[in-house]
Amino acid sequence: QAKQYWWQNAVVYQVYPRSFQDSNNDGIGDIQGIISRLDYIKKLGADIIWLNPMYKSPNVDNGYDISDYRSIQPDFGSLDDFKVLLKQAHKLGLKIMMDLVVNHSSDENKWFEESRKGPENPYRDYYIWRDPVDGHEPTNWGSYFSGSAWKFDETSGQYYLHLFATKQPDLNWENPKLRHSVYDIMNWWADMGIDGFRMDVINLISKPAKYQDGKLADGERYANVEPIVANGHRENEFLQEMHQNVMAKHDLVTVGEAPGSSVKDAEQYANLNETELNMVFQFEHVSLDGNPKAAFGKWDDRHVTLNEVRNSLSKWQTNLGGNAWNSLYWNNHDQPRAVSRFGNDDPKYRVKSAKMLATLLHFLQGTPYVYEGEEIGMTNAHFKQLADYQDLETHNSYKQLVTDDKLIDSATMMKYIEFHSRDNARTPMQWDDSKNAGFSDHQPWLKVNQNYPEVNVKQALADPDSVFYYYQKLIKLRHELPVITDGKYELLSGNESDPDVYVYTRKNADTTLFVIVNFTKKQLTRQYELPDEKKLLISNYDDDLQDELRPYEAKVYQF
Ligand code: TEU
Ligand code: CA
Repeated sequence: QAKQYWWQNAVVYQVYPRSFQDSNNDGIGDIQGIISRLDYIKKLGADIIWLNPMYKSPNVDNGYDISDYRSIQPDFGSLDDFKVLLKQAHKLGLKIMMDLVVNHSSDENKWFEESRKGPENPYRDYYIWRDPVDGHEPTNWGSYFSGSAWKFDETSGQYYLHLFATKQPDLNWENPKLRHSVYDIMNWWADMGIDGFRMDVINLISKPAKYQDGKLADGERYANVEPIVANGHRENEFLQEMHQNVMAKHDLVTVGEAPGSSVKDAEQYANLNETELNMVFQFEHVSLDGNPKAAFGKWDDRHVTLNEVRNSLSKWQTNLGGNAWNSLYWNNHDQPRAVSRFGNDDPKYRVKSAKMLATLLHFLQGTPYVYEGEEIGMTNAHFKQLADYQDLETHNSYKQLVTDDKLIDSATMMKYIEFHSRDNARTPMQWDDSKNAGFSDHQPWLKVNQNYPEVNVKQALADPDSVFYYYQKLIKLRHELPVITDGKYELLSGNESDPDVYVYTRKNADTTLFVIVNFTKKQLTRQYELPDEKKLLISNYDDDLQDELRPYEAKVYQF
């Protein structure tokens, strides 16, 4: 029997500070706002809070562009406020996980301001600089946020690499001084008492030994950079060095964001011998509904089929089981709302399908992540105007695909944005039915979802049948039943291609869980052989019709 770690039966609640709770009515969520809502998170039953970046930042990418790694963004409060948050959270038994963004910094970071002064500067090598090739960019690599991944700098006549926005220059992990500067920052926060790190695109830090052009798909001007830079040849070495310099000295939980990582990559990153990270966010199940035209990337409005989702989840459950640890998520601040994307946000089905998705995910093996608002079944924003969106990825993509390259018409792109924009996840938390959903008295930085009078925390807490109490029960079950943490996952045989129903079991030496979900709004009939002596552990309907499955019905038997 493998060693058990405390984070293996923990549940993480993700707070997007900008959108959670505004305490001083400037339209922006803040630390005091989070402090005032800690009781709510405790009531849900979560163990760890992951906070999106709260460091000082010019804010071109909502804090993922850090100008000072040792200070707090004034919009959010002060370092003293943060220390109070840490103390209050710990008092309630809640742990705090910080976002660590060290693939890149802001161009307004002191390191970069020094670095761009010229090749002689001691910080030059903190970033990635290259000479022009034939008067243009060193390679054809594209940025995640559209356009080239290289930006020309007049001062030295060289280009710097930015996999994300031009104001997010990539840090040079080949430089040991940079690496140790990062470990110093991590130790500084760990010494203050934080409990973990979520590491932004941490599998992109080891760049290739040789910088070469990528293949271009039809109509593309820049190559998709992910296959070129993800999971590089020194990645494991860097993570092990980080582990020795930071994690080995503190009791920290770590999760690495790892787009483009395979099961094999993740098996090593998240290996249970704890030499690198505790777990990773893999992207397979949230990339299935991307556009078949490579140049469009994620922009589409197709709903995935159950077959696609199940194949992916099953693969990760089976392959990581025993050797490495999964993280489980439908949602985060970059993804559309799960109930709109994988379920059904029609008021008729919203609550049922939100509970179905929760059931499916929370009985899998791994550590579940609940993104703010998911626990009350918040939906996509359904904004129709480009001007209602704030996210730079949305605006850059519109400009490239519609305005500049004319690959797509505006109306179609607006449908794709309505389905896939990151702002769907970022609308303010819906606390009650008062003005601005109780988030702020001031006009919020991003519009509130107009369904807030029906979908809000106040309503959910008053309704024993709400999505909130269902999540509360799921979290409690995870804490109480070891089989949810240690049980072996098995896809019910003969169920691999059922287009509508997902059935799996979890088994340990003394308990079996039998999980059945109807992924559709159809009324279905399915028969299973189950022992007479069994208990219905949880269900999103009041009664059990045995062989009948109603729209989005989910149930779990224990025997
Ligand atoms: O996201 C990394 C990432 O892979 C993005 O391409 C993400 O998939 C994209 O937003 C989806 O459209 C991380 C952060 O989570 C994101 O908020 C940041 O913008 C990004 O890194 C840069 O720091
Ligand atoms: Ca505020």
